[in-house]
Amino acid sequence: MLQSSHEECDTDLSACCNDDCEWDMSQCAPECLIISEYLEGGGNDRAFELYNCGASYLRLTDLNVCVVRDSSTSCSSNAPLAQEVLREGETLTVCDPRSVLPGLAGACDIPNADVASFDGNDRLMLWVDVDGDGVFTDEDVIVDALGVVDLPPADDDAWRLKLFSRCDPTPFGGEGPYDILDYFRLIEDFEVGPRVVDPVAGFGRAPRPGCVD
Ligand SMILES: [Ca+2]
Ligand SMILES: [Ca+2]
Ligand SMILES: [Ca+2]
Repeated sequence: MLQSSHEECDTDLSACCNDDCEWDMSQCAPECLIISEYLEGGGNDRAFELYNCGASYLRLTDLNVCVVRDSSTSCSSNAPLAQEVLREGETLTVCDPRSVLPGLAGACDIPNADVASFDGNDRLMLWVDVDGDGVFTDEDVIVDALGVVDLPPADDDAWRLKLFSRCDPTPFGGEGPYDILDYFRLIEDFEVGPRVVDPVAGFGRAPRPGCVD
């Protein structure tokens, strides 16, 4: 879960770390930061999880997360994560605060009904605002994406009413062919389920081998 206190980093500092041992987003994208869980459970039961899979403490200055809806080609709703920090191996969760799914609100770091509002064909994008203008443009850097940013999936229900957990931490840059199952394991299909007892159980927990949590 989210930590708010800075502790000394014990990893070797790279060119992207500043004097405070923090990753400097203005210099380059984080070494490993991914969308690690996706939940669309119907109604307002929507959430996703970010995971610092790198070896460095991250201060998320200039980092944003947004949803790209339907035929849009860029952010429809955006949330800067400027006030957030994320230690290595930890997660940051965003959810729709109107959710009635038991346990979801309690596991939510960032309630945001605008960004956590998506359905089977909307894309999620983590990006660094390199030029600092608050808007995603060609100058900026996509850190990871769920789906092709400027193109909805051929199947409008590609990730509708489903819970996915990340298996492959390789970032997806938001361009080119995309099959969500190349990156995520399907944990629950709410149209078919229940397959798992508690779909929120892994929310806020780092992915484990086998792609559970
Ligand atoms: Ca949609
Ligand atoms: Ca920008
Ligand atoms: Ca998780």
